[in-house]
Amino acid sequence: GIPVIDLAPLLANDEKGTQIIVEQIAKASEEWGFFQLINHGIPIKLLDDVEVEALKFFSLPLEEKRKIRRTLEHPLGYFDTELTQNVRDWKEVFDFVTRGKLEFAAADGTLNVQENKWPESPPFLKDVCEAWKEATLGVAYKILELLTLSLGLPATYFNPLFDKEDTNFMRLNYYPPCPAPDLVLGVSGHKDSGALTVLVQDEVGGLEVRRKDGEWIRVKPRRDALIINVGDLFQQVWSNDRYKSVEHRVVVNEHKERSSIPLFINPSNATNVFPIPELLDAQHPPKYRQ
Ligand code: AKG
Repeated sequence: GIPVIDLAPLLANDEKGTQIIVEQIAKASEEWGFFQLINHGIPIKLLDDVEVEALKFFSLPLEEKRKIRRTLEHPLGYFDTELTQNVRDWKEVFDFVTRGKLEFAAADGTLNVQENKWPESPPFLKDVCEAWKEATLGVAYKILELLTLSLGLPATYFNPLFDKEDTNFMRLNYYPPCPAPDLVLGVSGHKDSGALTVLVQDEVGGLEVRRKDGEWIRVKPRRDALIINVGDLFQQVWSNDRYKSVEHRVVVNEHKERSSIPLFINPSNATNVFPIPELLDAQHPPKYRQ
């Protein structure tokens, strides 16, 4: 299965142990594009709280949830399979941006600024999501630094791209039990486009990662683990294909509902993406436009 990396030495400020973690992250990113982190320091209670509130939200009547429905002009909040335009994934989703507001170019080229949409009920959804967000963002940025170090760059090399105008967002995924689990997927095979993703899944399981030989490997649920995968932007372009952005999908369950919570780490919209010059030489010519 995908590698499990113990973060305890990092939390204990053990320099030698942290160096070993950096090497483990590099190896896992080259071979798998996915790894799990244990001893990450986030209390499981926080996760329990988010899952309980999320389930309360998704159990509301559809018309209640659709009060904070996502639209083209305001692409935050709730959406269900009927609103997924290209594929018919068997899931419902609630999205919010970690900065509290989203800025993007509207169809007419003007700047569209939208704030998160929180439901009135359940009342604590916002608080628990914000707490989970703070905790996972801390780990995400730490991992970003270790990944950067593992490429031989200074740890904070990419930080300016995230400092002021990151476009991070967090998602609550809800997969209802599915009467025809062989006919649909919870999420079709895809790669994440951003820098990196931090994900937790509940004990039901269903996340599958595509190995180099094409085989789909199930990621066994671990309550104490954060799943990390590095997206197209970091793995392929910045690292010039040294790290792999790996396809993954979610299969659904006939009997059990399932939830998962990804945090997508994305730089500011203004970022120009190109292979990092420090990583290029005669043996490693750029594979993407500079
Ligand atoms: C996504 O939301 O993009 C996922 O890949 C979800 C993964 C999962 O539910 O385990």
